[in-house]
Amino acid sequence: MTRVIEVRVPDMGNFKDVAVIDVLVKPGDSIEPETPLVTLETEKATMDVPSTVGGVVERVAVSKGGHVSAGDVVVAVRSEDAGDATAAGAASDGQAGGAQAKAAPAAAPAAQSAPAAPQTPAAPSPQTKKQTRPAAAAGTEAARAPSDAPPLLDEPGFSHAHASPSVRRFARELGVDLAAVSGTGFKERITADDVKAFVKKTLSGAAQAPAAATRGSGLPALPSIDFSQFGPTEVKPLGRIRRISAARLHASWVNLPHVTQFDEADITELEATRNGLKSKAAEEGIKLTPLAFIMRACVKALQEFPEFNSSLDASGENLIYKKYMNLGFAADTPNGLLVPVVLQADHKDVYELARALAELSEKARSGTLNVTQMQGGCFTISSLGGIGGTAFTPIINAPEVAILGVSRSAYRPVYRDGAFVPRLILPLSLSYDHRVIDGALAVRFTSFLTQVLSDPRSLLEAVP
Ligand code: CAO
Repeated sequence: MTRVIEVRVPDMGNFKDVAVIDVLVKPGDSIEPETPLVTLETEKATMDVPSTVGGVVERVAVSKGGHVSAGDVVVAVRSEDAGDATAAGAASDGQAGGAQAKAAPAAAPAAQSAPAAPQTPAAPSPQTKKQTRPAAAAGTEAARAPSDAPPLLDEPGFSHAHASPSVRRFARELGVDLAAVSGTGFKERITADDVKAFVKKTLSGAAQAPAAATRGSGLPALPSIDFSQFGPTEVKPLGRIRRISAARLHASWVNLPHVTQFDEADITELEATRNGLKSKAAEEGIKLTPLAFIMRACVKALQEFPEFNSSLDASGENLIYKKYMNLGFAADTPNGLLVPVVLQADHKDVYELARALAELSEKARSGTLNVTQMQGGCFTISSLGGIGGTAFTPIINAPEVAILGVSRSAYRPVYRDGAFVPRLILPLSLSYDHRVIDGALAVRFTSFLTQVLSDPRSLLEAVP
């Protein structure tokens, strides 16, 4: 027997007008009991509302960006498994109301055993992310039924991932954590092929390699706090770029053993030379900033120390030395941090590097960088020198193995030949992956860099 059953928003405590942040089904979709229908977001948590019945979605009564309260209809489902014809009259048009004696679908035993329940199946308990996410402490449950244990999903990351409902459903079916999948679709949207590629990679062992493992690492979960109990708050969703960079920075932070080596370069001569060349370069439309010289110095250092121009392979057992040299630089944009890449930096002189830096920075800030202009980097420079600061510990742009942080240069008294003299000192902070680079090598690298930076002539030589 076929009938139409409405699934409603369950009782969510005191919450009203809860935001619908995703609609996971559409009319015509075949669903089963427990299929997530919509994702709701309160100030406290995000939660999926699962279906209580199986069948075909006939109507979706909510839309993304809308708001719902307990009891609102989420979807109407045409169910073949209605159980009893007595309910057909009331159920066929999906109207709620009246008592239902035997109409609850087989998949909703609670409603079946409660004859006085309303005709619309009992609203499901919302599956809050806190509840569905297997925390580290859920080890006992996992121990009881390891084969049935739900896959480890980063639920907040999953619900924020840029993917269509069908791809979400597909990922859930496969137990794929969308938060860990890179999207290749339009505007980095995750496609079904991306999910398949992720599964293939996982099955081949790559995603489980020690070098790449991020999920299920037993990290203790942070408490979810309702800050509104302490005072007024405002919730603003993170922008897409910030969400993507947050996931990547976190992955690097938890996977790579970071060490930061600090050093100082005397750039008194370099700045004098740059200031002498600046206006002539400006006539050619080139803004000759310190970063172009620093980039040229990094090219020389990377040529001298090829370990810094390498990456660990997915197994974590081999080092891949790159015979090309593309340098990324962190750019602060209104939408968040971007890392454009200067291709073939080793084939560019200081002027060409300056031109590339200006062009890519402008594109990054105007939001017109394309994906290929952010790919293929070997080593990254993060320069905060134009803003200030004396030192910081940059996070490596994995799978690169090192990143150079640059802070603001300042005149300092330096003891030379029996007297203090004012010298312009540039603070450098080199973070490196200690699995690949040892401390001694790191300090050799920064020593080489500081020496090159103190000699502007070598940086101005023509590039072969
Ligand atoms: N010390 C002192 N002054 C410096 C300096 C330094 N280390 N680096 C740059 N400056 C000066 C420049 O000389 C320039 O001054 P003039 O116009 O008088 O020459 C001024 O600061 C501004 O430089 P700029 O920012 O326009 O150019 P840049 O090449 O130095 O940097 C870019 C370009 C894109 C790297 C930079 O604009 C930027 O976005 N930096 C932020 C990077 C960031 O956010 N990193 C953190 C990542 S982790 O969150």
